[in-house]
Amino acid sequence: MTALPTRSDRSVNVWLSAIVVLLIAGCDTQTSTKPQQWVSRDSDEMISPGHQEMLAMLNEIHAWGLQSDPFLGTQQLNSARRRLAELGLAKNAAHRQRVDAVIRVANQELRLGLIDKAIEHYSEARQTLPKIAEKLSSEDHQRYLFQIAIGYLRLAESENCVHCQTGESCILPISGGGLHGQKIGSEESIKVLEELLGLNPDHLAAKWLLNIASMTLGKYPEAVPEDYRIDPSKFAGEPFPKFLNNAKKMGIATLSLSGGVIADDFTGDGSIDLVVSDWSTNGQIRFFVNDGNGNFKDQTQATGLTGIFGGLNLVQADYNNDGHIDIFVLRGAWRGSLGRHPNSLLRNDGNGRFTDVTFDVGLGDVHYPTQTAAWYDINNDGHLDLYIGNEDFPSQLFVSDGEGHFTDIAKKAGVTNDRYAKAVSWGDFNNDGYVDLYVSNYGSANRLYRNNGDETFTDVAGELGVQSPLNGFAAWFWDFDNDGILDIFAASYNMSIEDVTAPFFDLPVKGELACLYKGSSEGTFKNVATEMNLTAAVDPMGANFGDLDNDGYLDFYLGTGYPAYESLMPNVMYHNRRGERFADVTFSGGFGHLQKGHAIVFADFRGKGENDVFIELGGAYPGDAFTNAYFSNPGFGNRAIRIKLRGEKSNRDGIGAKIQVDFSADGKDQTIYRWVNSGGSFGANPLIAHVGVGKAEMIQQIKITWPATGCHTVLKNVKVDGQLIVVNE
Ligand SMILES: [Ca+2]
Ligand SMILES: [Ca+2]
Ligand SMILES: [Ca+2]
Ligand SMILES: [Ca+2]
Repeated sequence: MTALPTRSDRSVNVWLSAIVVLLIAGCDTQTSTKPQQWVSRDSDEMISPGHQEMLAMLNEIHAWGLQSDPFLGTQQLNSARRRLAELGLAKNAAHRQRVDAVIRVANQELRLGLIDKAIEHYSEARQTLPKIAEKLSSEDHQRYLFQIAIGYLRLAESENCVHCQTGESCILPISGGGLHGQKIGSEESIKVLEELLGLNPDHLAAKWLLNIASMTLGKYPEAVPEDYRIDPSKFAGEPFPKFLNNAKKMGIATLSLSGGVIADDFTGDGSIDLVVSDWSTNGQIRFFVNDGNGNFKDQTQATGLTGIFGGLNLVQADYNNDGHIDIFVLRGAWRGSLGRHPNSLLRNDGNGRFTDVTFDVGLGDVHYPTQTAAWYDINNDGHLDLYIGNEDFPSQLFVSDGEGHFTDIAKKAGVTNDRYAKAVSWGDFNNDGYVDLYVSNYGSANRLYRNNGDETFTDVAGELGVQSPLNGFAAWFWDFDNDGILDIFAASYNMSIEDVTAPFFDLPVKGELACLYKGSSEGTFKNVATEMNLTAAVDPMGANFGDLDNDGYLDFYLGTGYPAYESLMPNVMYHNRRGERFADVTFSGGFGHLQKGHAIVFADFRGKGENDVFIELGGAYPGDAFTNAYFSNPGFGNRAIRIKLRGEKSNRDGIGAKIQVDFSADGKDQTIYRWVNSGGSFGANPLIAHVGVGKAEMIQQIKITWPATGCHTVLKNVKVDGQLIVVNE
């Protein structure tokens, strides 16, 4: 594979010329050198050299990726095709070798979305298999049949769900508008799965997919042989009102691979806009402006974001405290040393435009593969700092100098982690006024870095017993039980389709489960996942939390899956039953989407005091694009207040502020706590505290603790009607 150019090899000249310009400009003299120039973006706007440099680098990465990207490139297909061609020439090549080579080609074609070619090859293999069945081991025979069945199933998804989807497509249990009109894919898949189950009646994944494929034809449960049938009661779940997927109606049903999402008010008109990324090396970041009623308009081109490609995850912050929320894009995830792609800081210029300032502010000197970062003010100087969790490379802690420039102090601070970071989250767990950092690592122990208050940190995860799960992915600080003390949710990502589906067949789950660490006022933690009913096998990547029903308790949604096409597992929603347990409302609430779930947001897009849920769907491979889903809140008859902070000594949006809301509802005095931040680790909620207060019409007191100073602002007797209130420091 070709090595990707790094910033250090390719941009020395750019930097040298920039230095020359600065020196000369300082002396107010003309220069005869030829530095990078601002160029015209359109008739009335110029593009900065830093923005141009990013566009050039992203183009270069795409050119490299076309062939060499391990998830997106053609290299593996080309070598599989060469192998097949060589066998074609060898007259004595055995059928068996040929079947193997044909299936390898088909798998690669499926990965790249060349579905017709893949189906031709799978059907060739299917016809040849009976001739060689006796010579094959049962394992190989099963593996081939499984891959052929997956090919047909993907054909079914492609013809019915990807290209002519309805809001019900792919939502388990599949019914109504989710039924397939083009039946060939599912029909053929069912035949092959039944043949496979004839060889191995215990093949869990085949049994699961047989039930799903039958559902798509409206033939579940009757037509599924009893030995393989899932009891329909497994798809009931606990009662919950149904949310409908209205993405198409909202104007945001765009087709993309896996990616990130931010919901926040980028235009400053009070309604929540959407920014969505696609991790393809030519996946265009998209900017949707909300008209205030949840109708979105794609304004990507007008914002100057054209050519800003890629990014598995996004996170927002007003890094320069100018009142305009900026965007940070994370790139290179899962690609190891091939993923040393630059991240992007996209400055919101406040005039409807964004400028890539990564290289100008010191965030682009070295590149490491990453998909997780979080902004907080680690030293209480009122300027947001940024921690980036990298994958098997040193993680970075960029401290702001308050003048728009960042310096990586991770080494001195003791937070390089040097593990495969998949989630980072800030929270002051010991309530000493300095924010602490949880880092979830895939394949090794998680970290809890306690902030020592002097820009150094100490990992206390072992001492406090919060190192698990060892296959970490999504993780965050939150207060799930409203006792005013931060807790930690830490998911595990080690399940196969067999593990996830085992409970549907009343089989035990083998993999490692998520942890829910309840915090105490002494700064210790206890894992209460089992008591809280978090015992299901789930494979979450994207994940976020928010209050679905305005009862004041935070619910959460997990976007699940892994790159392989067989990973058709429902995304999972948990409803928080007043901090006493979590109820799985995946199926009753209409959230069991089968496509691979990445970034998630909970946001009040319609300004009605109710959270809707948006999930970025689509897989890692070019053949696995899917349209994103928008689940509209049906309404629960409860009230909420939304609180937007305006920091003065603290950072502008009050990231890190603690908000305490006291009210009476249902004849009881209640207190709800929120910390201002973007929520979970994959998907960024608005930097607005959304506080559900049940039936309460009046809040007795709102108490805000500002992050930089620890000072309080107190509001008394606030009427509740779903409104947004702005509180100045
Ligand atoms: Ca800004
Ligand atoms: Ca700071
Ligand atoms: Ca602390
Ligand atoms: Ca708590």
